[in-house]
Amino acid sequence: MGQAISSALLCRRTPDLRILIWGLDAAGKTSILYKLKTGELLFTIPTIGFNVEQLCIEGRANLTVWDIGQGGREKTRALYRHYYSNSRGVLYVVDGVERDRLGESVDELNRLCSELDDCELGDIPLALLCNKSDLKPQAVAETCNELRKVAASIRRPCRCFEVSAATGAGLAEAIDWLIASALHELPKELERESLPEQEGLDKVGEVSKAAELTAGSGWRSGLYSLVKSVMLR
Ligand SMILES: Nc1nc2c(ncn2[C@@H]2O[C@H](COP(=O)(O)OP(=O)(O)OP(=O)(O)O)[C@@H](O)[C@H]2O)c(=O)[nH]1
Ligand SMILES: [Mg+2]
Repeated sequence: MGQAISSALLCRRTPDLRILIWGLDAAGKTSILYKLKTGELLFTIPTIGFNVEQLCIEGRANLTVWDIGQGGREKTRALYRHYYSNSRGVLYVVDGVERDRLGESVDELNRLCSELDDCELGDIPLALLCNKSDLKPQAVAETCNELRKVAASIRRPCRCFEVSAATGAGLAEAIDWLIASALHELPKELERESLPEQEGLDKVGEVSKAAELTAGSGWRSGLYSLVKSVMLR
């Protein structure tokens, strides 16, 4: 009881941030939301409408997280702009295993980014979560490498993370980065993916080009990951 009260008080003293969870259907948005909320992988059904939860990240921030379901999205797309307003960050969830939907997911990401720009949210950070790493870690790592090229071409703070809603792997790191970035606490070099190979990748959506680059530069990606992991320590 005492602990609950003191943790509630700790949260009241931290900044309030409104966070949006976005991505294709079945990517794992709701699973991630409730893993963060309860620590469990809950049984989910496709979300019609939205879920909203308060998450207290002790000592860091009080998050209001909106998980927008894919169901009926096209019909009510115009309304979603109301959910964007006042958002301070986005968790964009990609099914890292279902590689044949990657292009579709990048198209949706592209669309979201331009809608955020239209709503004057051009500078809010975006964490790209390659989910389901517990199922096929290798496939998720490859998806994440391809998305790093896309992330590097997005004109806002953006980074990729390999995560699993089932085990929780990678989620704390992603949330930490999102909060720090939303609160402008990060040095420039940690704000976004920036790869030497990014030149020529001017807009989001050039996934096939990115995939070619990735295939031809395995050692560079490996070196980059190593440097990044040292920087993030
Ligand atoms: N193994 C595994 N399964 C996952 C993971 N994340 C989600 N799933 C499963 O993927 C399916 C879809 O997950 P949801 O969280 O409902 O997906 P969603 O993105 O909210 O989907 P919509 O509400 O339709 O937009 C469910 O069967 C989840 O149990 C994960 O990290 N690992
Ligand atoms: Mg859902």
